[in-house]
Amino acid sequence: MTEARSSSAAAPTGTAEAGVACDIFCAVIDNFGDIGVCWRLARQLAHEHGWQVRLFVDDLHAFDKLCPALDTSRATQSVEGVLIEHWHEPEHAGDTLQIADVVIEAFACELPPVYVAAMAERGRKPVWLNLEYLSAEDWVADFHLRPSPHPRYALAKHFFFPGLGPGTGGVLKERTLDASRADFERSPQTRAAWWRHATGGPPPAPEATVISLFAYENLAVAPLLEQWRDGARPVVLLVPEGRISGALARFFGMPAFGAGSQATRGALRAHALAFTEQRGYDPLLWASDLNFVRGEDSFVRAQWAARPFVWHIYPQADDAHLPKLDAALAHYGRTLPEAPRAALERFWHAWNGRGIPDWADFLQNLPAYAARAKAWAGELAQVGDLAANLAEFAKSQLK
Ligand code: TRH
Repeated sequence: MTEARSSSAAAPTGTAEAGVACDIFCAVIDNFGDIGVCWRLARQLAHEHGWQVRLFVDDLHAFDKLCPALDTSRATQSVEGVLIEHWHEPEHAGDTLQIADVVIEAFACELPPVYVAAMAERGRKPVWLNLEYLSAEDWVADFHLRPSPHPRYALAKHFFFPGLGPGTGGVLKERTLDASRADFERSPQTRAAWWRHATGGPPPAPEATVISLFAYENLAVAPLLEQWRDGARPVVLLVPEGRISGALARFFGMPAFGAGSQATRGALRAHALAFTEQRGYDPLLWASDLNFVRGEDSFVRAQWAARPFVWHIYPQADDAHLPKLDAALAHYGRTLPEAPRAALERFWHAWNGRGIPDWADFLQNLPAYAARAKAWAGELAQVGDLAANLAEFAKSQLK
């Protein structure tokens, strides 16, 4: 049975978006970025725009890590106002074939053929968007919102490109994010409670440099840990349990470095943290003076944290990721004076397999990076929030 899906949900006060039904399809390639982005987008469209959102996800176990409220045994469930369907791609499209007003295929995952055929039959054609991966490269603005006609059906899909510059779709940013960060930064009690919960102890002394480390396996970790250990200034390292935990265990000569583990060598004190529910990741960024982030979503969150960060970009074949790394550096480093800009580039390159990171070189520029991070968060906000940009485009097409 095929049905057109339209919601009758009330729109949030002050908007005129009631009635938009939206299906998001997400195939998890690896790690947490695919579902991390889709889950954030789904919640924003539901909570901030009043849309009726269904999220089709093929891997509930990856999803469960950042959304523990999920029941991985259930085929269909509602979490935080979003209907979640365990997607058995490629054929499955829910028990009843219902076609939404707005259909988002995330990261070029293939929609079920039966669903596409039904889209073509629908009286009012859905707005079909292919949400692409984030890239800071200049060409993105030229391709953003370009239509691509379907070879067989009277349907066109539009490419929606996240980006860091004008003319792109921007990146996701919840309306309440800045206020939540300000609350955290303003309240010593909130910060102390966070430290106790995360590490079991009080916040470190102000002279320590607090660093969060979320990264893929990386040959530069060991030399950097050595420099932190041997440095003049104390470093407190916060490491969410994951792909880099083995390297920490080897460095400290421990069998494992799982959540709750702690170790001290020289000036370096390290804590392994539990992987948190997705909203719990932001306070880690806010509690740190410097954040090592990776992939896509944590890279974006670090920018909104308005603190210095180092990006471990998702590695691609033939080093296709390196121009993307440099494109991000060009945006982020744009107004830095020459010496700190060059040091930032050296450090980011070293962290991505091009040389050995030089901590002293980076540390002496940390105040310049802190100032730049604040200014950059303001510049990035000018591009607008991705969910709002997407909703606006979809509404313009639905008229
Ligand atoms: O996990 P990632 O490396 O994800 C990806 C995927 O590899 C994907 O296939 C690739 O295409 C993409 O990167 C570019 O990194 P990312 O994008 O930062 O996603 C991590 C998510 O995990 C993010 O939403 C934040 C969340 N997270 C938590 O919810 N709790 C935690 O404790 C931590 C450390 C992260």
